[in-house]
Amino acid sequence: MRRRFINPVSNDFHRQKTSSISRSLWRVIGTFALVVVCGCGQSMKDPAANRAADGSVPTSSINDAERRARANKPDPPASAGMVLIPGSTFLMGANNGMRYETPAHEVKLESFWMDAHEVTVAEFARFVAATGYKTEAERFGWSGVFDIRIGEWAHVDGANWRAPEGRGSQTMPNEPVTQVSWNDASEYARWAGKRLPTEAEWEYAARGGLEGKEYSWGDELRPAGKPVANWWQGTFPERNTKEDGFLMRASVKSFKPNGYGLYDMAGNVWEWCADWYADGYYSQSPRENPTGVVSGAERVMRGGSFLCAENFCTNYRVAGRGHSTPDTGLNNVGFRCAKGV
Ligand SMILES: [Ca+2]
Ligand SMILES: [Ca+2]
Repeated sequence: MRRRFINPVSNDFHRQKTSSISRSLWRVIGTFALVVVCGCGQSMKDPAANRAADGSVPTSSINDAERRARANKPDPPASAGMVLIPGSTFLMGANNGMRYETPAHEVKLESFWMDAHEVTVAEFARFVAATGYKTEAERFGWSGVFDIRIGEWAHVDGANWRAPEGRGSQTMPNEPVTQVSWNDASEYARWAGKRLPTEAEWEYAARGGLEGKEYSWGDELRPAGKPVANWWQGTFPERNTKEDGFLMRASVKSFKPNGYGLYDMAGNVWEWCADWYADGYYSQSPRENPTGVVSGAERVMRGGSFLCAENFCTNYRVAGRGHSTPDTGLNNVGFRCAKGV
């Protein structure tokens, strides 16, 4: 089997922003097949008190009663390491970004659980120890690595989740696991009794309760003058100033969580989503609980990574989208899991 090598940081946005760098990257990677995301204070009332003269209960009263009943329902059982994201309606996408982020459109979601942080190396190791699972990178014998020293993507023998940059490289237990393909991530999720989030769930969760903001924390890239996520400060790929303290992967929870208590929804590593990817999906997606196109060649990934820079890839933006073939593993791509309520 010939594995396709997909560079998720070489999408249209990057080409538009940095055509010369992208052309260089494309030349270098030429041996790979590139295709390159109140009622507050009201006392409880007897519904009968609201009956009309004919004995019927006004619709508004029924709705009030239903709302009160729901409010009194106990929360579903807590799920370790996960956050309950309350179902609601939100505006997905952006009209001021890339064409494939448009149109901004209303999406309604059921409640769901979301992992508070990216799946770590230690968590993935427990899965492997329990199942003997071999990732696709291990079976192929190689994987894609961005070589920071030379600023280029490379085919690296021996690169896998234990050694994300190739033989002899290391990763820490609390770092997000990388070099896992969509297929690998799905197998982990199944073992854990979870699933990958849909793209809509991922974006809604990433917004953290904010509406129409550029980032998962607001509209300023550097609130109070400082980076609040792990992305690339400086000029990609020549110079990384490490203003955020990290050249490559950071241990999960190195930065403050968003409004829902979710960490690293922006940057650190890209995160696989369940959906097949399609550029124009937002113009045809259903309003309720969208799950992506029915088939495709690539799966969605979201959130950007430590390689995303202002001059090259701004996919740490909450509406940013990435995509790669389901067997692709890279040293800046990981995942987190979701679960129904
Ligand atoms: Ca960084
Ligand atoms: Ca992330």
